[in-house]
Amino acid sequence: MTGTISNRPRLSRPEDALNPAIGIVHLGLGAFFRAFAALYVEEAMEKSGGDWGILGVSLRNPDLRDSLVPQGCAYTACELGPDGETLRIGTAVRSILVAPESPDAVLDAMADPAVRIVSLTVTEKGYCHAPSTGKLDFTHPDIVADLADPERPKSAPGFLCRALDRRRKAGLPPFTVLCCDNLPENGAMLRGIVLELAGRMEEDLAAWIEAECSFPCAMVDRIVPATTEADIERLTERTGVFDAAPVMHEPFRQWVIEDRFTGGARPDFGAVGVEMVDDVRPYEHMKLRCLNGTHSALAYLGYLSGAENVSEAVARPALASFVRHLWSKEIIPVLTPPPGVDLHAYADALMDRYSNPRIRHRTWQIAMDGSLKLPQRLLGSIAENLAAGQVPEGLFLVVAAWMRYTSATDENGETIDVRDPMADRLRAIWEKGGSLAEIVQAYLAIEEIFPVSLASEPAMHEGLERALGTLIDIGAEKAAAHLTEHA
Ligand code: CS2
Repeated sequence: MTGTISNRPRLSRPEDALNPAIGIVHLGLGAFFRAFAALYVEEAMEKSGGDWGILGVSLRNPDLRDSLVPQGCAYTACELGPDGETLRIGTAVRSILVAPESPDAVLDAMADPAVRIVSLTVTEKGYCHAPSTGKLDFTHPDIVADLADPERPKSAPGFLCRALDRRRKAGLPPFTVLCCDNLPENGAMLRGIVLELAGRMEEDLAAWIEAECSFPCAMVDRIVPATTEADIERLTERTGVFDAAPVMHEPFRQWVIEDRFTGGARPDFGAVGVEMVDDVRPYEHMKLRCLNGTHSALAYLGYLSGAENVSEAVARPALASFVRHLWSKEIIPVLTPPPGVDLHAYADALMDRYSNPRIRHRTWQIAMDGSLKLPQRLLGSIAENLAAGQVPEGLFLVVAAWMRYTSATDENGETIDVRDPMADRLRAIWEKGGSLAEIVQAYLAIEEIFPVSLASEPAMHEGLERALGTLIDIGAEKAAAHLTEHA
């Protein structure tokens, strides 16, 4: 940070900000939550009242607490519209705890009778599960630790189990668990994970959670690129005030939630445009496959062909046509649209969102943790194409690009900084080497990622071998162009 910036007055909590009591504990206080759910909660309180102040919990490090607490937990939310930036100050977060420093205080907060919702954005890897099945991974180091020392949890499922146990023993109703991560049937999946862990802790706890606790599924959507130093400097120049932790976001947002909150206790979400529905699945499939699926496509193929961010990637005709091909030929034909939604119009709107040049969403950022993202984003579409007798060459190319990316060496021989819990295991496949068929076989043998039913399909092996061969022979951008030209 430059000297001039740190000498500017610090952002402070506006005097007219609402001062609600804490009603929500949120695990995983990242940029996405502050640019999305926290703003909706604030608007709902402005419209309809309610004590839904948020206590945010950082599960790993103190950085965000250290940035936000000196500014009264207020932060700038900067909307990056195609014609300019619009600023607002988010104030729904009231206080912040850092879990490794004070796990007991986090559990106390979660067990407070005034808290009726615990929400989560801990990213795909925060659930300690096997992505192909959605089941808890009992060998995960955080889960091993949580079973050994349940009073000092490390994982999000560990905190949920322990806090729910405190409430049960105190004769309190449970809180609603509101998962806001990009996972398939996220509420149901998290419920399964919590029940598995609770069952290992105490059968009665699992039975109580099963009977009493609600885990609505939700679809969340807003593009929130990581904030950069340049963003902070630009905002400081513009406002004359230094905010150490602003968030950047696109104008678009969509939140669809199953309306199953314990005791009906929730902010008035319906008043601020959140869609409250009975079944989130069609919305979730649409979003995870159309948006996140093509985001991952642009991340891997874009990164390998030298595009630093998504808008740069879709400015390349080959990649833009490739993504359009994925939507129209391989993703949309196997989707059931949500009521009243035209999926082709949805895809057109996505292309506009991706093209917004103010959003500098790095392909490298989206490429992270692919081992946990692939199943819900791409593999479901592949399986359904194969079941319908179609060969999804484009989706094969995306999976092959992920394989190539996780070799950790790009097309020019430069090292890729692969961030993924499985990074070492994936790179080892390439270090061992072998024929294309052997490399594909080694990837498909990873059961945590590839369901056995899909990994045993000959068409899957053949398709991935073909795609990987083309990728290696002619490079990512040409492979994408080749595919649409010959489709
Ligand atoms: C992205 C998502 O980083 C990623 O994996 O695909 O964060 C995406 O921007 C959001 O899901 C949009 O709602």
